[in-house]
Amino acid sequence: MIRYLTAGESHGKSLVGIFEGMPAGLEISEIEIARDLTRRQQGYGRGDRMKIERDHAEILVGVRYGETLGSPIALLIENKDWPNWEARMAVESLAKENRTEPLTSPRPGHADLSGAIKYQHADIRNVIERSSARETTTRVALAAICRKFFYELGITVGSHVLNIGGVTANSSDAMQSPVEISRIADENPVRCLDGLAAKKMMAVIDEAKTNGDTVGGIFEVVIAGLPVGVGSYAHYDKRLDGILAGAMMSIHAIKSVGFGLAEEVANRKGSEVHDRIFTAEGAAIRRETNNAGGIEGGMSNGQMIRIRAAMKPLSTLGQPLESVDMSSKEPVVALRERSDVCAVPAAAIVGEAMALLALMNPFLEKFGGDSMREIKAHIAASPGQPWD
Ligand code: EPS
Repeated sequence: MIRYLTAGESHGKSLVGIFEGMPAGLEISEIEIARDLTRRQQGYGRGDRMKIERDHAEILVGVRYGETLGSPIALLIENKDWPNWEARMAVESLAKENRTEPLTSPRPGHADLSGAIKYQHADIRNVIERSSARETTTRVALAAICRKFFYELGITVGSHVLNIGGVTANSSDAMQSPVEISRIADENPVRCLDGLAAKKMMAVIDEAKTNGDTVGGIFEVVIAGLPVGVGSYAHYDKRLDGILAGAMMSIHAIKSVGFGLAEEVANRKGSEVHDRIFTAEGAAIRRETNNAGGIEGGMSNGQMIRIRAAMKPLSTLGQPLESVDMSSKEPVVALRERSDVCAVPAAAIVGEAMALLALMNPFLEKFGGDSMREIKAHIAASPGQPWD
């Protein structure tokens, strides 16, 4: 079983991650982690912060001669923006007159107001530094190690963007390789497979920027190669869709998650939803559709897992909404910070990361072991069909 923790404020000195439970004998390098960190930094609609950062995770411990030891792995990612924030984010105590003015105008939709009340912070800065999506950098770095783990076992994860600001991609289920899906998506500024829709998405982002507004969207994460029976119907907390959905919902600004047809299942009859099962003499059982999104009864069914997640428009607006000053109780407009106009392409990479992290425990529960060698042996030894 794995556990992981992240620490770090958006404009603090650095971000830190600890991952416990990765089996021994997995080859991993900082370069492999860097690849995903770079992917997360891209995307049309990102703000100026991404021009400052060059996210790189240093592996501090847990790896020797390029292989995991089975001991906890610790990663360190420097915030390049830190020197610009040293005084504002000082760790040591500062005299009141040397501190920056507290932020007191909460942004509707953000963690600002509830966070300030919950932790008794008179300065919203204390809330927004940790609630920032900058934290996902660490998750993506830790998940890059899981990506390598699954890749070694023939399981791959990819993603692409389906919608930005109401512009929907014409997507096809034909492409069956997550690696190929991600390769094509990564070449596009909004990570959309439909070039025409991508142009319209960029226009919608430009328009929002001009108007001091933001846009959200929908991305899809795809997982291939997962054997049948990861997760279980036998208990509520073992259901794979529940585990993956919770992981997706933990990403900043995600408001809904679905599998396969997702909400569309509500509009169709059973005969139009369920994936018929076929076989031919001597051939494997197969399906010709994947409306279930690869999960039936809380278990992987051997088809590609398709998870879609909807992201709300970011709540830092160039033209801020009405709010109330927390100290004076006077009506004000919400605070304005440098931010992104659209982060859906980046969120798709974070979606891949959360899927990878969330898959670890259900997978290890079925095929687990302390070393890559043992896990591979467990997979090789799994029985065939019960009727064989
Ligand atoms: C974020 C605001 C922006 C984003 C940031 C998330 O940062 P800044 O306030 O420094 O301009 O760029 O995302 C990242 C830094 C990142 O690495 O993804 C927010 O308020 O959540």
